[in-house]
Amino acid sequence: MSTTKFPPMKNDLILRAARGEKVERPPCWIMRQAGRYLPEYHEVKAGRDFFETCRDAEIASEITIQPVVHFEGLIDAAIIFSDILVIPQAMGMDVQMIDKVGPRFTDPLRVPEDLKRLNVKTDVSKELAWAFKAITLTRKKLDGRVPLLGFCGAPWTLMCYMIEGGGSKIYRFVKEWLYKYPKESHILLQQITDVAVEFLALQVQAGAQMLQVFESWGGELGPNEFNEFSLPYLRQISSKLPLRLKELGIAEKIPLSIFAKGSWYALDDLCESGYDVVSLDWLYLPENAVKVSKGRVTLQGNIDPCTMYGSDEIITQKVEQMIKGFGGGKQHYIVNFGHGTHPFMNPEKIRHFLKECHRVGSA
Ligand code: 1CP
Repeated sequence: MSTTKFPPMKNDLILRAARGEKVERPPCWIMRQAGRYLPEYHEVKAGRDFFETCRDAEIASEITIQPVVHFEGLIDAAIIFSDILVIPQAMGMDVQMIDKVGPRFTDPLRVPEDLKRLNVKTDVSKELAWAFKAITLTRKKLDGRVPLLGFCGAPWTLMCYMIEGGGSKIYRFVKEWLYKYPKESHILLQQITDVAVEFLALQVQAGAQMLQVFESWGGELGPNEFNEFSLPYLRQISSKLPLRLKELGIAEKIPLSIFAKGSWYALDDLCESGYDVVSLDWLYLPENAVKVSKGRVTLQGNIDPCTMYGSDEIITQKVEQMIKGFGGGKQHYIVNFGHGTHPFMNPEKIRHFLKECHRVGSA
């Protein structure tokens, strides 16, 4: 499938910023920008099951585009409406999304024997065909307004869910694997990595123009454990993906972003790991992150999402701090939150935030 069959781009700001080019202002998007804080999301979802919504290309594409329409002219990227847990599903695990609770795995992996239940030879093109259909349709419907981002969960973060069976506070079961069954942990991480590379490549083939890998639970690992159980797999993803894309006949360089939440100690290594963009949570002082990154990557982030519960004046002040901290935003910078939106957020506060990012970032 060639990208030439899609409408021409009217706004490619984020692609230019991700490639390290100088830009007129920093591009803006927000993790979880499509979702429960938008009233139109509830209208379209209409009480339907979350994964059913993702699998319906028409609905998923509509929800993906909602923030682009809602904040017209203020958002510079759309991210496909889906979830990181579709990889465990493709590998044969049953995952339900329980309203107001979160994801629940019917049968989490608890002992190495359980690895036998996984579908090792996952046919990604078949198992996740619905995801590619949704991406292609969304790219067409976007009509070049903004680039479309694809994504996947990072191997360690997905391993957490597959073993814990859902969200966790103490990561007891998955850490038991790391410290009791390190060999089998690596087998599982490798299996997830292989599926992730294929999934990302096929998302590009379907029309995704930039990709983000979510290592949301990176911060649960200490530096040594991060170096053993996360970083090598993140590096495999960034090195194998271009090779797979080449095999698929895609020569274009696709910007790749990594969000390793809580892994502040890893910033220097992440700048050398084959990613174009490193996305930061709010625990970094922007000035320090800039010093460490030394222009090797584009930094993305990193306002505390909870700032949106503050007054407009405080939001303005924090936007100024953030953009100045990242050097003014005209190179090597993409505006984002330090983590996702919350369902309770007021979209008008987010609009104020975006407007202020445009104002300060254009100055
Ligand atoms: O605009 C968008 O970003 C929408 C697409 C999207 C993405 C990129 C969704 C929709 N989920 C994700 C990624 C995702 N899913 C991550 C990585 C980003 C992050 O750290 O937040 C993670 C950890 C998940 C797992 C997940 N899915 C959780 C967290 C559970 C926990 O451990 O506490 C939850 C609650 C979900 C469900 C989900 N995914 C997406 C939405 C809109 C929702 C809420 C579902 C609903 O409508 O009730």
